[in-house]
Amino acid sequence: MLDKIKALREEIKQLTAQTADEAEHLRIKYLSKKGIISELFNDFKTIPSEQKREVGQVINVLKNEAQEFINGLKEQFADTQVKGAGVDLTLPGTVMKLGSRHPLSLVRNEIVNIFARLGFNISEGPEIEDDFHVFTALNFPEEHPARDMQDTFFIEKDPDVLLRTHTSSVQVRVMEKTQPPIRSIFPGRVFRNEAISARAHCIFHQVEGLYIDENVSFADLKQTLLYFAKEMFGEKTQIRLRPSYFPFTEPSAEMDISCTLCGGKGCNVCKYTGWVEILGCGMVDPHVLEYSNIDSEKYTGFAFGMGIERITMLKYQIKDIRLFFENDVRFLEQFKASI
Ligand code: 2U9
Repeated sequence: MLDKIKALREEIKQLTAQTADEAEHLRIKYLSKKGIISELFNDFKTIPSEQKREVGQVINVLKNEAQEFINGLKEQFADTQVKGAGVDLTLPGTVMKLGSRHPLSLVRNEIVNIFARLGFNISEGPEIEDDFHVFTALNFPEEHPARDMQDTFFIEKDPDVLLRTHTSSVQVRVMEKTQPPIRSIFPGRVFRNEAISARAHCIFHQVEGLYIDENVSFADLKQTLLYFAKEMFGEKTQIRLRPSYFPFTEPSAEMDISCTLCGGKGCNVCKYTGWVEILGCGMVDPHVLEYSNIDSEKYTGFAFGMGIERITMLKYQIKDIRLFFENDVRFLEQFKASI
């Protein structure tokens, strides 16, 4: 048995491995439970008891030597693998650069959340629309300039197909399908055939709102918009309503807020008036209710609409609308918010 162990010691000293896998195979061959050295311990049980002490010691020495030798073979590969890949595992990891939300998304979410607190739900609809939902159902007369190709993008082959110029078409679709009470907010992208400048773009975003029920009054409209203005621009914000005209509301108004920059004292943002226009609104014209089969004797409603770009420009004092569409990261990464 001692001769066998001696031969095995010599054999192990000669072992070589070219890869980490080969070294692992050697470990299994000699040191695993069913390996050659473990088998020696089985033979050990059969030798005479007076030899047990000496043979036991020699087998243990062999086992330790084999473990050390084969571990050495393995470590050699672990070392070259890391060195070969040029990896310094002590260096800190590469930090992933997080993106930021687009300012228009931030403001859209903020607007939607304010109205959600008043019980408004969100509705969305198609950007490619037909004449009825964009114009006719909203009481636009046949000769209204918005129906002109100068103002609206039409599909050449079919003048009944166009890009929506406001999200009011979604309100029409909701009214067609739902009887009041309706209390919804309508965010979305709209298209107008306008020359691009610092103040106007042919693509922009709107949020419109609609509330139809029995006994909805102009006072409800005013209070809702006052709440919105204070939540959006701060508790001290004041509002004023000026008479206006839209085909789909009667009476109609435009709403100003006290200037967010000077607080109403006068500055170049409010052109020294103390007030800045932020939205249009009014009581839904009874004809518009009837177009969508809502009983205008029983129900009344208010509606409002605002441009998200305009609100965002005011809130963050952005001077040029084109910045929203250029995707310049130096602009975009300034808007880090958690919503
Ligand atoms: C229905 C009935 C009424 C939505 C309204 C405005 C006034 C308005 C403009 C603000 C700036 C559009 O983005 S903007 O150019 N909007 O002034 N919008 S009332 O009225 C509706 C909508 C749908 C069925």
